[in-house]
Amino acid sequence: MSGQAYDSNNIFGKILRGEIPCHRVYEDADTLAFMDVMPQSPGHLLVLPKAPSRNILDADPAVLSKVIPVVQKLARAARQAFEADGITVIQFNEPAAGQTVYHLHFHVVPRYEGQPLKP
Ligand code: DGP
Repeated sequence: MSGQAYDSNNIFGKILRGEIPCHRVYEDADTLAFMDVMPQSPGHLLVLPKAPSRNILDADPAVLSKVIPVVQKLARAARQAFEADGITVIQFNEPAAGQTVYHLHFHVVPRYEGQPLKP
């Protein structure tokens, strides 16, 4: 476990509740995906389970089993839509690992030959 409780006042919690806007690209009963406001490359999107968890350390495996197929679907779609040479899927857990928003999310980042890797 991550040691810290989920706090629904995080920015993605607000997006999930519709309190602040996002550029939504996918939604189903369990999952929301939207464009990252600080993209590392064109098409950088974020995939979130709607269920509350701070990160992967406190996530219910049943929730992961629903969100991972969506990550795959959107990675494939982003690769095609943005004509990417590759896709980075990355996910951060706790500040020491680079997490800044404390609702579990997966980055899907199109990559291109010759483009420096940032995240
Ligand atoms: P991290 O917790 O390190 O995985 O990074 C959080 C990501 O969320 C970062 O790439 C920027 C993005 N982000 C932060 N605030 C917002 C927001 O209000 N809207 C959107 N769409 N993305 C955000």
